[in-house]
Amino acid sequence: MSTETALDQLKQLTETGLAAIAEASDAAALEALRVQYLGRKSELNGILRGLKDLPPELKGVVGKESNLAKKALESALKERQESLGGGDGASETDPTLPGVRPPVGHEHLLTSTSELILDVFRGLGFSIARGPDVEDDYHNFEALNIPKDHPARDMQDTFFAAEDIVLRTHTSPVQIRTMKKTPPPIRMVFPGRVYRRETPDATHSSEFHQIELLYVDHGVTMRDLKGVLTQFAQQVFGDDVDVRFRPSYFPFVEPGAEVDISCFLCKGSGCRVCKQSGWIEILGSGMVHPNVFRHVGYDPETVTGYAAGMGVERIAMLRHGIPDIRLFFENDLRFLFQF
Ligand code: 2NM
Repeated sequence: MSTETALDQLKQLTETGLAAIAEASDAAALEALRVQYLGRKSELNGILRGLKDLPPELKGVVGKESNLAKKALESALKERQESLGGGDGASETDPTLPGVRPPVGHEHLLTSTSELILDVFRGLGFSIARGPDVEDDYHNFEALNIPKDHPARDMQDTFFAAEDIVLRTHTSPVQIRTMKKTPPPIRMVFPGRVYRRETPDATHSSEFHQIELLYVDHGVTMRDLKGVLTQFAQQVFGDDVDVRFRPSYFPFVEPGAEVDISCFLCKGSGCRVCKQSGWIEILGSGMVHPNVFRHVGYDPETVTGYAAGMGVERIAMLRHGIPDIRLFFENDLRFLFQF
């Protein structure tokens, strides 16, 4: 084969190839042209394969022209493919197929329950404060009038990070920090995660969420406590629930009271949820102990206050009939998406 013939042939096939590619009407036609002009059995490939038999002085010029022809055909194919809307023919979009719904998460039940509770107290004039999960012995126990030999101090109930450093067992240390830096009046709520070293079961978890409240001023009485907590119980569990205050003991208050609501399931006649008593415990409360005020530098002769604390999981479980606290921490979407 002469140089002239080979170069003519290259020019010819490039021209017809480029024209055919420009007119290809779909991806399948383009693929056929790719095979025809660039495939293993194509004319161009034949020329490239024959290069080694050409005399050395012709090899250079024919080789160079062949490569230019190949590049021109390749880029024309690519361009035409793009102008036809991409795709390789096999996986083109079918606009009649239904769309794919992207997975979207939503607020966790504990978040919405906390917000519901906080909204009630916002409406009653309380503001919000948060504090550290890791506390020292003084803020978590000592300043709260929990003596060294008190059972709540037991290694059993507390996670220790170091000798005097603990994961807080309640949010009350935030109240100590707040009172130490702010004079009365104080009307605040303290939400947050707390930790207890307990064996998990249906009603116990080694981490859970608390909301505590604190109201300190001149002349705050037990009657104020009863009014606010009754409002709270009826806004969260319904206007028709009865509320009772039952004497109880917490080291940081005196007197202390647990708050029960009448069973919203059996209306007091006795069922599984209220354990046949007709009443359901929802929170603990009391008048702040004078020793707590002394620790934060308040004069217990001139100020009084009430405090209360509740578990957010417990409130959510009661409101939604959830039987096991561990469900909140397993992150099983079949549970989470019900709320
Ligand atoms: C409760 C029950 C009763 C409480 C008391 C205080 C403080 F700091 F003022 F002394 N904080 N939280 C308290 C009182 C918490 O939770 C069941």
